[in-house]
Amino acid sequence: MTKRAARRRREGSGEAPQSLPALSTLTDLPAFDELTASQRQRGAFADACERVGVDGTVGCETDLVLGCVVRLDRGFPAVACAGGVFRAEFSARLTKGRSGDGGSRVAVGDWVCARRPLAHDMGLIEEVLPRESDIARWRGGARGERQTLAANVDVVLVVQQLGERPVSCERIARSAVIARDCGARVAVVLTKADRASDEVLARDVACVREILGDSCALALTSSAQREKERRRVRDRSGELGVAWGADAVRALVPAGVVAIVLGESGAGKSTLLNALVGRDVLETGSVRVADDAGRHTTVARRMVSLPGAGVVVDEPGLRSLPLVGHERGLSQVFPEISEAARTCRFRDCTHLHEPGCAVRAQHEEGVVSDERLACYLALAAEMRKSASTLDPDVVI
Ligand SMILES: Nc1nc2c(ncn2[C@@H]2O[C@H](COP(=O)(O)OP(=O)(O)OP(=O)(O)O)[C@@H](O)[C@H]2O)c(=O)[nH]1
Ligand SMILES: [Mg+2]
Ligand SMILES: [Zn+2]
Repeated sequence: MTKRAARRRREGSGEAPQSLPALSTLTDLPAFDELTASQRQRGAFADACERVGVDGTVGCETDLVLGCVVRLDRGFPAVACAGGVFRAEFSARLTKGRSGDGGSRVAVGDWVCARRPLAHDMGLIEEVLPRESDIARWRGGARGERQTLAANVDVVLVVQQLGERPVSCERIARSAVIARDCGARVAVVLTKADRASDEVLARDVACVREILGDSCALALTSSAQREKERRRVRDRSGELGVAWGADAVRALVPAGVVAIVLGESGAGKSTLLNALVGRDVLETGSVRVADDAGRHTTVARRMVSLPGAGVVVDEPGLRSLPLVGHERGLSQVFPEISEAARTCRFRDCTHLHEPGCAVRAQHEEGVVSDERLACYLALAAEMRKSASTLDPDVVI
């Protein structure tokens, strides 16, 4: 039997695969009352109950519950409802005509109408309720697909590590564009501040501010234990006027808010979340000495509940974040440049050499810095290219 066939069989059997972690051991999952379905989602749940009730499952002794997907392990969701957390599979009506990949049908943060398990290990997801928003990225090339990383997210924490190499402001801007395109707020968290000299800290903070502006929330963190090192970074953050430490990040995710960490493998996302939770609930892994890259330690997508604050989704690190049709996000991260671009003489102006270019004129007036313009031009050019090479059938 192929791996996929084995999974399909398991998915239909009401049993969890052996290797999934037992939910009873996961004490940091958010409780139902830490998550808030929107009015629209509650209404959709009521409608779904009516629909499902007349859809051949009448007489089923299990109740329909409103739940939120708080974890995905290789496609298997864990759902939090008022009565607790349970693993769930998809009802036949949801799987009909869909691909065999259970994971693509829901994302962490999705609200669902589900049947709680009684006799089985598994509950049953009857309907996925409409999303208020989703954080998605494009996976693959021209024939790729849109991959939802998490649904109904309020805040994206763009995580990047400090060190000898300069932070990648282009990558930070790219992440911000994706987040804003999905309607989420953006905050930047620069980790491993202990590895950065005073000069590097000043340089990298200035770079982020240059690209994203002073109004973008920015925090510096470090997991270093040595008091001397911590004091140095804390004092330096104060001098630079940047929020410092786990408390600063916690303040970005107050109670009732759902956030997600977005960053490359090895950036220190899970380490940061462990610091916020106050215990080592997430696995962390070392980075390669040669290139400072991580080893893709985190494999599950999961929510963790921060004591006294909101909920954060931990994610596997993402190497590529291609921009495909993220015009709305681009114009929100670079509003003044996008506005000028609308008045260029040519609609498809690349802002490089065309006559009557309002973007270059704006730059010459000194309104926009070289770095900010270069970043905008690179991202806009990438989007133009992806729009022209993608199969129109798969563009969302
Ligand atoms: N010096 C230093 N090392 C850190 C800090 N935070 C994390 N690290 C180290 O960086 C490595 C990667 O950390 P993780 O938290 O596993 O990184 P991640 O972003 O979750 O990586 P993936 O799960 O692979 O996406 C580990 O060896 C951590 O100990 C920090 O503040 N300072
Ligand atoms: Mg991790
Ligand atoms: Zn132009």
